[in-house]
Amino acid sequence: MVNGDFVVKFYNEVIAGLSQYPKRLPSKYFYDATGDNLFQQIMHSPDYYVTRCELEIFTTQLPEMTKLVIKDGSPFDLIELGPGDCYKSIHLMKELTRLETDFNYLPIDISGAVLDQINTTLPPLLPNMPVQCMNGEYFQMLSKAKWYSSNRKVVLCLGGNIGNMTVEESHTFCKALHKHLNPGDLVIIGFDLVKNPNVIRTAYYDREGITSLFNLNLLERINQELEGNFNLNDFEHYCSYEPETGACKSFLVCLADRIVRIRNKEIIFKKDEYIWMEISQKYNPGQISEMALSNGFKPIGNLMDSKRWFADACWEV
Ligand code: AVJ
Repeated sequence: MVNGDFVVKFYNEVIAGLSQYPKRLPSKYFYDATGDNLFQQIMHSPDYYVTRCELEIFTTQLPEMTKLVIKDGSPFDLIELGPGDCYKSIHLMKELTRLETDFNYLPIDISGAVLDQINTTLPPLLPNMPVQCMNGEYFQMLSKAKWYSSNRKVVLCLGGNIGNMTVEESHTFCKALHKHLNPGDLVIIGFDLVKNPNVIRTAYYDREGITSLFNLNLLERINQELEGNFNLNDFEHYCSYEPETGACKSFLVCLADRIVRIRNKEIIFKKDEYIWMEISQKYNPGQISEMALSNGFKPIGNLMDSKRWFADACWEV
Protein backbone atom coordinates (compact mmCIF):
# COMPACT_ATOMS: atom_id res chain seq x y z
CA MET A 1 0.00 0.00 0.00
CA VAL A 2 1.43 3.38 -0.94
CA ASN A 3 1.53 6.07 1.71
CA GLY A 4 -1.30 8.14 0.19
CA ASP A 5 -3.71 5.20 0.41
CA PHE A 6 -2.66 4.65 4.01
CA VAL A 7 -3.40 8.24 5.01
CA VAL A 8 -6.82 8.13 3.34
CA LYS A 9 -7.71 4.92 5.17
CA PHE A 10 -6.33 6.24 8.47
CA TYR A 11 -8.30 9.49 8.10
CA ASN A 12 -11.55 7.73 7.16
CA GLU A 13 -11.33 5.29 10.07
CA VAL A 14 -10.50 8.05 12.55
CA ILE A 15 -13.40 10.24 11.40
CA ALA A 16 -15.80 7.27 11.32
CA GLY A 17 -14.79 6.27 14.87
CA LEU A 18 -15.05 9.77 16.30
CA SER A 19 -18.43 10.31 14.60
CA GLN A 20 -19.88 7.33 16.49
CA TYR A 21 -21.42 7.56 19.90
CA PRO A 22 -19.71 6.50 22.10
CA LYS A 23 -16.57 7.60 20.27
CA ARG A 24 -13.99 5.00 19.22
CA LEU A 25 -10.49 4.93 17.78
CA PRO A 26 -8.83 1.81 16.29
CA SER A 27 -5.92 0.62 18.43
CA LYS A 28 -4.11 -0.81 15.39
CA TYR A 29 -2.95 2.78 14.76
CA PHE A 30 -1.07 2.92 18.09
CA TYR A 31 2.04 1.60 16.38
CA ASP A 32 3.92 4.46 14.74
CA ALA A 33 7.60 4.94 15.61
CA THR A 34 6.78 6.51 19.00
CA GLY A 35 4.07 3.90 19.65
CA ASP A 36 6.46 1.04 18.83
CA ASN A 37 8.91 2.52 21.28
CA LEU A 38 6.27 2.92 24.02
CA PHE A 39 5.09 -0.65 23.47
CA GLN A 40 8.69 -1.83 23.89
CA GLN A 41 8.72 0.01 27.24
CA ILE A 42 5.39 -1.59 28.20
CA MET A 43 6.76 -5.05 27.38
CA HIS A 44 9.66 -4.46 29.75
CA SER A 45 7.61 -2.84 32.51
CA PRO A 46 7.15 -4.92 35.68
CA ASP A 47 3.34 -4.51 35.60
CA TYR A 48 2.90 -5.93 32.07
CA TYR A 49 3.16 -9.71 32.43
CA VAL A 50 1.90 -10.74 28.96
CA THR A 51 5.20 -10.74 27.05
CA ARG A 52 7.15 -12.40 29.86
CA CYS A 53 4.60 -15.22 30.13
CA GLU A 54 4.63 -15.93 26.41
CA LEU A 55 8.41 -15.77 26.30
CA GLU A 56 8.47 -18.38 29.05
CA ILE A 57 6.31 -20.64 26.85
CA PHE A 58 8.71 -20.13 23.93
CA THR A 59 11.69 -21.08 26.06
CA THR A 60 10.42 -23.82 28.38
CA GLN A 61 7.88 -25.52 26.07
CA LEU A 62 10.04 -25.62 22.95
CA PRO A 63 10.40 -29.43 22.72
CA GLU A 64 6.62 -29.84 22.79
CA MET A 65 6.08 -26.99 20.33
CA THR A 66 8.71 -28.14 17.81
CA LYS A 67 7.25 -31.65 17.87
CA LEU A 68 3.84 -30.25 16.86
CA VAL A 69 5.36 -27.96 14.23
CA ILE A 70 7.68 -30.54 12.65
CA LYS A 71 4.84 -33.10 12.57
CA ASP A 72 5.70 -35.76 9.93
CA GLY A 73 8.92 -34.01 8.93
CA SER A 74 7.53 -32.61 5.67
CA PRO A 75 8.85 -29.17 4.64
CA PHE A 76 6.71 -26.22 5.73
CA ASP A 77 6.36 -22.44 5.62
CA LEU A 78 6.43 -20.79 9.03
CA ILE A 79 4.20 -17.74 8.62
CA GLU A 80 4.10 -15.12 11.37
CA LEU A 81 1.27 -12.58 11.50
CA GLY A 82 2.59 -9.35 13.03
CA PRO A 83 6.09 -10.57 13.98
CA GLY A 84 7.29 -7.40 15.77
CA ASP A 85 10.94 -7.97 16.58
CA CYS A 86 10.53 -11.80 16.63
CA TYR A 87 11.31 -11.62 20.34
CA LYS A 88 9.44 -14.89 20.99
CA SER A 89 9.39 -16.67 17.63
CA ILE A 90 13.18 -16.43 17.27
CA HIS A 91 13.46 -19.18 19.89
CA LEU A 92 11.32 -21.51 17.80
CA MET A 93 13.26 -20.64 14.61
CA LYS A 94 16.60 -21.29 16.34
CA GLU A 95 15.45 -24.66 17.66
CA LEU A 96 14.00 -25.71 14.28
CA THR A 97 17.29 -24.71 12.63
CA ARG A 98 19.31 -26.62 15.24
CA LEU A 99 17.22 -29.70 14.39
CA GLU A 100 17.99 -29.12 10.68
CA THR A 101 14.32 -28.74 9.83
CA ASP A 102 13.34 -27.86 6.26
CA PHE A 103 11.30 -24.64 6.51
CA ASN A 104 10.96 -21.08 5.22
CA TYR A 105 10.11 -18.09 7.39
CA LEU A 106 7.43 -15.72 6.04
CA PRO A 107 6.69 -12.75 8.33
CA ILE A 108 3.59 -10.75 7.35
CA ASP A 109 3.24 -7.16 8.50
CA ILE A 110 1.53 -3.98 7.44
CA SER A 111 4.62 -2.04 8.56
CA GLY A 112 7.55 -1.99 6.14
CA ALA A 113 9.81 -0.77 8.94
CA VAL A 114 9.17 -3.94 10.97
CA LEU A 115 10.07 -6.10 7.95
CA ASP A 116 13.20 -4.07 7.10
CA GLN A 117 14.38 -4.67 10.64
CA ILE A 118 13.76 -8.43 10.29
CA ASN A 119 15.63 -8.49 6.98
CA THR A 120 18.70 -7.00 8.61
CA THR A 121 18.67 -8.87 11.95
CA LEU A 122 17.56 -12.43 11.06
CA PRO A 123 19.96 -13.52 8.26
CA PRO A 124 23.13 -12.99 10.35
CA LEU A 125 21.56 -14.97 13.23
CA LEU A 126 20.16 -17.79 11.08
CA PRO A 127 22.04 -17.74 7.75
CA ASN A 128 20.54 -21.02 6.52
CA MET A 129 16.91 -20.06 7.06
CA PRO A 130 15.20 -18.63 3.93
CA VAL A 131 13.28 -15.46 4.87
CA GLN A 132 10.55 -14.00 2.67
CA CYS A 133 9.04 -10.80 4.09
CA MET A 134 5.48 -10.02 3.04
CA ASN A 135 4.31 -6.42 3.36
CA GLY A 136 0.54 -6.01 3.55
CA GLU A 137 -2.72 -7.04 5.19
CA TYR A 138 -2.77 -10.49 6.84
CA PHE A 139 -5.26 -12.23 4.58
CA GLN A 140 -4.08 -10.71 1.31
CA MET A 141 -0.56 -11.88 2.13
CA LEU A 142 -1.77 -15.32 3.28
CA SER A 143 -3.35 -15.77 -0.16
CA LYS A 144 -0.05 -14.75 -1.74
CA ALA A 145 1.89 -17.18 0.46
CA LYS A 146 0.17 -20.06 -1.33
CA TRP A 147 1.97 -19.01 -4.51
CA TYR A 148 5.31 -18.76 -2.72
CA SER A 149 5.37 -22.52 -2.14
CA SER A 150 2.97 -25.44 -1.92
CA ASN A 151 4.46 -26.43 1.46
CA ARG A 152 2.13 -27.00 4.36
CA LYS A 153 1.70 -23.87 6.48
CA VAL A 154 2.34 -23.23 10.16
CA VAL A 155 0.85 -19.88 11.15
CA LEU A 156 1.94 -17.98 14.28
CA CYS A 157 -0.33 -15.30 15.68
CA LEU A 158 1.37 -14.40 18.95
CA GLY A 159 1.35 -11.74 21.63
CA GLY A 160 -2.33 -11.88 22.34
CA ASN A 161 -2.92 -9.78 19.22
CA ILE A 162 -6.25 -11.51 18.88
CA GLY A 163 -7.07 -9.92 22.24
CA ASN A 164 -7.35 -6.54 20.48
CA MET A 165 -10.49 -7.85 18.79
CA THR A 166 -13.86 -8.27 20.46
CA VAL A 167 -14.96 -11.90 20.87
CA GLU A 168 -17.21 -11.48 17.84
CA GLU A 169 -14.41 -9.99 15.70
CA SER A 170 -12.13 -12.86 16.80
CA HIS A 171 -14.64 -15.40 15.49
CA THR A 172 -14.71 -13.59 12.14
CA PHE A 173 -10.91 -13.52 12.11
CA CYS A 174 -10.60 -17.25 12.89
CA LYS A 175 -13.15 -18.13 10.23
CA ALA A 176 -11.19 -16.16 7.62
CA LEU A 177 -7.92 -17.71 8.82
CA HIS A 178 -9.40 -21.19 8.43
CA LYS A 179 -10.58 -20.37 4.91
CA HIS A 180 -7.03 -19.39 3.91
CA LEU A 181 -5.49 -22.69 5.07
CA ASN A 182 -5.57 -26.35 4.04
CA PRO A 183 -6.19 -29.57 5.95
CA GLY A 184 -3.07 -30.51 7.91
CA ASP A 185 -1.90 -26.91 8.37
CA LEU A 186 -1.23 -25.73 11.91
CA VAL A 187 -2.01 -22.52 13.77
CA ILE A 188 -0.37 -21.36 17.01
CA ILE A 189 -2.35 -18.51 18.44
CA GLY A 190 -1.74 -16.59 21.68
CA PHE A 191 -4.54 -15.91 24.16
CA ASP A 192 -4.15 -14.01 27.40
CA LEU A 193 -6.02 -15.91 30.09
CA VAL A 194 -8.43 -14.73 32.77
CA LYS A 195 -6.73 -14.39 36.15
CA ASN A 196 -6.89 -12.19 39.26
CA PRO A 197 -8.65 -9.07 37.94
CA ASN A 198 -6.23 -6.80 39.82
CA VAL A 199 -3.26 -8.34 37.99
CA ILE A 200 -4.93 -7.67 34.65
CA ARG A 201 -6.01 -4.13 35.43
CA THR A 202 -2.56 -3.19 36.75
CA ALA A 203 -0.97 -4.46 33.53
CA TYR A 204 -3.00 -1.92 31.53
CA TYR A 205 -3.03 0.84 34.17
CA ASP A 206 0.65 0.69 35.02
CA ARG A 207 2.12 2.80 37.82
CA GLU A 208 4.68 4.37 35.49
CA GLY A 209 1.91 5.67 33.20
CA ILE A 210 3.43 4.25 30.01
CA THR A 211 0.07 2.84 28.87
CA SER A 212 -1.43 6.31 29.28
CA LEU A 213 1.28 7.77 27.00
CA PHE A 214 0.73 4.86 24.60
CA ASN A 215 -2.96 5.83 24.28
CA LEU A 216 -2.33 9.58 24.12
CA ASN A 217 0.23 9.01 21.38
CA LEU A 218 -2.56 8.13 18.95
CA LEU A 219 -4.01 11.64 19.42
CA GLU A 220 -0.53 13.04 18.76
CA ARG A 221 -0.25 10.87 15.65
CA ILE A 222 -3.60 12.23 14.41
CA ASN A 223 -2.28 15.75 15.02
CA GLN A 224 0.89 15.01 13.03
CA GLU A 225 -0.41 12.89 10.17
CA LEU A 226 -4.01 14.11 9.78
CA GLU A 227 -3.60 17.79 10.72
CA GLY A 228 -5.47 17.41 13.99
CA ASN A 229 -5.38 19.85 16.88
CA PHE A 230 -5.95 17.67 19.94
CA ASN A 231 -4.55 19.20 23.12
CA LEU A 232 -3.22 16.10 24.88
CA ASN A 233 -3.62 17.82 28.26
CA ASP A 234 -7.40 17.76 27.76
CA PHE A 235 -7.46 13.95 27.91
CA GLU A 236 -6.97 11.47 30.74
CA HIS A 237 -6.41 7.72 30.44
CA TYR A 238 -8.85 5.31 32.12
CA CYS A 239 -8.82 1.52 32.11
CA SER A 240 -11.44 -1.01 33.18
CA TYR A 241 -11.40 -4.76 33.49
CA GLU A 242 -14.65 -6.66 33.83
CA PRO A 243 -14.12 -10.19 35.19
CA GLU A 244 -17.57 -11.31 34.05
CA THR A 245 -16.84 -10.76 30.36
CA GLY A 246 -13.02 -10.86 30.34
CA ALA A 247 -12.96 -7.49 28.57
CA CYS A 248 -10.14 -5.11 29.51
CA LYS A 249 -10.75 -1.71 27.93
CA SER A 250 -8.78 1.52 27.65
CA PHE A 251 -10.37 4.92 27.28
CA LEU A 252 -9.35 8.56 27.00
CA VAL A 253 -11.67 10.86 28.94
CA CYS A 254 -12.09 14.46 27.80
CA LEU A 255 -11.69 16.82 30.77
CA ALA A 256 -13.62 19.82 29.36
CA ASP A 257 -16.03 20.86 26.60
CA ARG A 258 -13.87 21.00 23.49
CA ILE A 259 -14.07 21.24 19.72
CA VAL A 260 -11.26 19.36 18.00
CA ARG A 261 -10.48 19.92 14.36
CA ILE A 262 -9.06 17.19 12.10
CA ARG A 263 -8.40 18.80 8.73
CA ASN A 264 -11.72 20.44 7.88
CA LYS A 265 -13.76 18.24 10.20
CA GLU A 266 -14.93 19.44 13.61
CA ILE A 267 -15.45 16.93 16.40
CA ILE A 268 -17.38 18.03 19.45
CA PHE A 269 -16.38 16.67 22.86
CA LYS A 270 -18.49 17.18 25.96
CA LYS A 271 -16.76 17.28 29.35
CA ASP A 272 -16.31 13.70 30.66
CA GLU A 273 -17.07 12.18 27.28
CA TYR A 274 -14.69 9.34 26.47
CA ILE A 275 -13.07 7.68 23.47
CA TRP A 276 -12.87 3.88 23.63
CA MET A 277 -9.29 3.24 22.50
CA GLU A 278 -8.56 -0.45 22.91
CA ILE A 279 -9.89 -3.82 24.02
CA SER A 280 -7.64 -6.57 25.37
CA GLN A 281 -9.98 -9.53 25.67
CA LYS A 282 -9.10 -12.33 28.14
CA TYR A 283 -10.20 -15.94 27.70
CA ASN A 284 -10.53 -19.15 29.70
CA PRO A 285 -9.37 -22.47 28.18
CA GLY A 286 -12.96 -23.55 27.49
CA GLN A 287 -13.60 -20.42 25.46
CA ILE A 288 -10.38 -20.99 23.49
CA SER A 289 -11.46 -24.51 22.46
CA GLU A 290 -14.89 -23.18 21.61
CA MET A 291 -13.24 -20.50 19.42
CA ALA A 292 -11.34 -23.27 17.58
CA LEU A 293 -14.23 -25.71 17.15
CA SER A 294 -16.86 -23.23 16.05
CA ASN A 295 -14.57 -21.98 13.28
CA GLY A 296 -13.49 -25.33 11.85
CA PHE A 297 -10.20 -25.92 13.72
CA LYS A 298 -9.26 -28.96 15.77
CA PRO A 299 -7.72 -27.88 19.10
CA ILE A 300 -4.71 -30.09 19.84
CA GLY A 301 -3.42 -28.47 23.01
CA ASN A 302 -2.69 -25.27 24.90
CA LEU A 303 0.93 -24.53 25.80
CA MET A 304 0.98 -22.45 28.99
CA ASP A 305 3.47 -20.69 31.25
CA SER A 306 4.02 -21.94 34.81
CA LYS A 307 1.54 -19.42 36.29
CA ARG A 308 -1.06 -20.39 33.67
CA TRP A 309 -1.56 -16.74 32.81
CA PHE A 310 -1.13 -17.08 29.03
CA ALA A 311 -1.81 -19.81 26.48
CA ASP A 312 -0.42 -20.48 23.03
CA ALA A 313 -3.21 -22.58 21.57
CA CYS A 314 -2.29 -25.14 18.89
CA TRP A 315 -5.00 -25.81 16.37
CA GLU A 316 -4.99 -28.06 13.34
CA VAL A 317 -6.94 -27.27 10.20
C1 AVJ B 1 0.10 -5.98 21.60
C2 AVJ B 1 -2.19 -6.45 21.70
C3 AVJ B 1 -0.68 -7.80 22.91
O1 AVJ B 1 -3.36 -5.78 24.31
O2 AVJ B 1 -1.88 -6.63 25.64
C4 AVJ B 1 -0.34 -3.39 25.80
C5 AVJ B 1 -1.16 -4.10 23.46
N1 AVJ B 1 -2.01 -2.33 25.02
N2 AVJ B 1 -0.73 -2.47 26.71
C6 AVJ B 1 -2.19 -6.02 24.62
C7 AVJ B 1 -1.16 -3.31 24.73
C8 AVJ B 1 -1.73 -1.83 26.22
C9 AVJ B 1 -1.06 -5.56 23.71
N3 AVJ B 1 -0.97 -6.43 22.48
